[in-house]
Amino acid sequence: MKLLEGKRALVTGVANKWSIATGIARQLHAHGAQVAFTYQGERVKDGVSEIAAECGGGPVVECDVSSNESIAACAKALEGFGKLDALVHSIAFVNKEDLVGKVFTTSRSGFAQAMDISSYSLIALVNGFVDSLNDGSSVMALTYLGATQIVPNYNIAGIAKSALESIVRYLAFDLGDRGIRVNAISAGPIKTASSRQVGGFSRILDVVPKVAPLKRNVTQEDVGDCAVYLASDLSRSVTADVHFVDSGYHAMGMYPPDVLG
Ligand code: 0WD
Repeated sequence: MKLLEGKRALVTGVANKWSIATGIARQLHAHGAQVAFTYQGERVKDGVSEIAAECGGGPVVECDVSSNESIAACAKALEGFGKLDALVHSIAFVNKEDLVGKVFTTSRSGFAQAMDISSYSLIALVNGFVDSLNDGSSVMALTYLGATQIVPNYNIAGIAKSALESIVRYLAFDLGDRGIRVNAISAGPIKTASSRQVGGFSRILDVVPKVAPLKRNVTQEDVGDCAVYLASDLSRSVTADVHFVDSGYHAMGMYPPDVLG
């Protein structure tokens, strides 16, 4: 039996085939879910439509999470798709110049935009889709270790993830009376358009296989399979959690001697 047979999911944050959201959509579809997609801007529309076609041909609707009007229009456009059993938030934005150097040089406007798109957008998305969510459904957001630990150059992105993880907990409380679960997946580093903006990202990718208990980097599919679990009834009692899919890297307090060579 497929875990997500008869379930409907909305996946945000597909920009291209490397996006983590693409891996999530593929795995949700492989486990039987019907998947709808949002995209941000005409630039990525065709690419997202191709991925949607591979994943069962569900609807593809524009949604810019920095605009309440865009979110409302998206929710309206998706009414015909039916009520959702899973809502995936896989979105972040930080100005490139704020992903290198000192946090104290971050501009006020750069901070506000990063928080708006990377953190507040989960609140806005849930508000826009709250009537479209089935009772017992699952909301999930993508986060990173930099939310709680210092990761050089992740800077303001980490601060925004910290807020995002807190938002996950408060939304879990808000929606718990409807049995709706809200969780975060903390993914290990994966090469994508967004992650490549982080200063020294390739070095981060090099370190994980040397240090993490599982001695390897994670893939989009690894994250996608965790999303399947969170979207399924198997995780029916799991909410307000941050679940790591990072080969165990987050648990290391210190590198073994000489591990980095
Ligand atoms: O190592 C990594 N790649 C990790 C990523 C490790 C741990 C967590 N994450 C998180 C990211 O912070 C993000 O929350 O995973 C999520 C997805 O990121 P990604 O898959 O690494 O990156 P990408 O493929 O660039 O998708 C992020 C997308 C945007 O892509 P582009 O490249 O076009 O900026 O976020 C979307 C957009 O599709 N996005 C928006 N969507 C709607 N409205 C907006 C917006 N205003 N801004 C960005």
